[in-house]
Amino acid sequence: MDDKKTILSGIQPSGALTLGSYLGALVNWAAMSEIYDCYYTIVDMHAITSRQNPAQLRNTALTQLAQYIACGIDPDKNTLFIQSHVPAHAELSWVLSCYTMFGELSRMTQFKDKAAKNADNINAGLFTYPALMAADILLYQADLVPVGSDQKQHIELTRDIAVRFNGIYGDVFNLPEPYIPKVGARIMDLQAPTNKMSKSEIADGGCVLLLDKPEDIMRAFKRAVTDSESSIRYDLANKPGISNLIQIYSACTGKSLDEIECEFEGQGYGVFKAKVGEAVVETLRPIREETLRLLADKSYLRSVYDQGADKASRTANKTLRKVYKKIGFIER
Ligand code: ATP
Ligand code: LTN
Repeated sequence: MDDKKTILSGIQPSGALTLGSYLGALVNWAAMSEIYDCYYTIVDMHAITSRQNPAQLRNTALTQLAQYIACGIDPDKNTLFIQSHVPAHAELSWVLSCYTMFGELSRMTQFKDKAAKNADNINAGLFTYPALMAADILLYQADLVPVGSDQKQHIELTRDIAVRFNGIYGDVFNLPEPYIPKVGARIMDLQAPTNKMSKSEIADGGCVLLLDKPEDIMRAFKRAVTDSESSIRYDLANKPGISNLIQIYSACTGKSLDEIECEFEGQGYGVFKAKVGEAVVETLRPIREETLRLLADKSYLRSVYDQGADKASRTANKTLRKVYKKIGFIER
């Protein structure tokens, strides 16, 4: 329908999806397809800002597509596509990079974090990454972008770029808003609860993957770092480990933080950690099973991403043509 609002979001195939990617982003995506016109992409062009093994990148991207579907995102009601299959992303990204300032890119927290962690590969793509992300969003004239709170800064920059461009050429781009969940916006690493749970940093065992087996999930929660008190109380500043577990339990059960504090009043950390583990196991079980089933049907997955690329290209090319015309490129 033309009057439906548009949603776009994406996840990098830089590693296996985590509980963080699920609770921060994916969980919201499926619910939105009834009300919005939704585009969900696998941003492989973003993933190569850090070095990837080619065979693994292909495999991760395809698994991610199966996981999108397994999380309830129906390919008949949503447009699911792989970013590199729609060349308009690369094309608009170049244009937008000419309307994005060096100073703005230098202030991006994600760039600073990733540059500090990958001192031997601070490439130009890592730096201009936000211009590509702005292209992802603006090509579809998205109204809302469902993401975890770490992406808010990138969406604000996308708006700034769009406002700057519109200021020169008239109303070309719609201004997008971030859509950040109340619970689950920032799931922390179970071993280092002051760091975001991140799929490219799974070495310390503090990361729960969507495809982890139930026994591995239970082990990860039983080993979760807490504190030396014994009260199950939400206090982000002083009790980051317990607060993170409360958030996760809340996101998986729908219970409020207050309800959870009451439920576990007077109980020990051991009991609580096992309960959180069980809630996560039950949340992820159907997703894991459906993902494995879909991965066995490669021709179906191919038909999904082929159709997705066709549909996404039609919308994206419309915006790209308009942009080219506005900036003075000769029409083909
Ligand atoms: P990478 O480690 O490769 O940077 P990542 O694990 O941080 O990846 P992204 O691909 O950058 O994940 O993010 C995918 C989506 O999931 C984004 O919307 C992001 O905000 C959200 N997300 C990722 N990690 C978390 C988290 N720990 N808590 C909440 N949301 C998250
Ligand atoms: N930058 C995001 C991934 C991403 C994205 C997007 C998210 C790339 N393009 C468009 C939403 C909309 C990240 O690192 N998580």
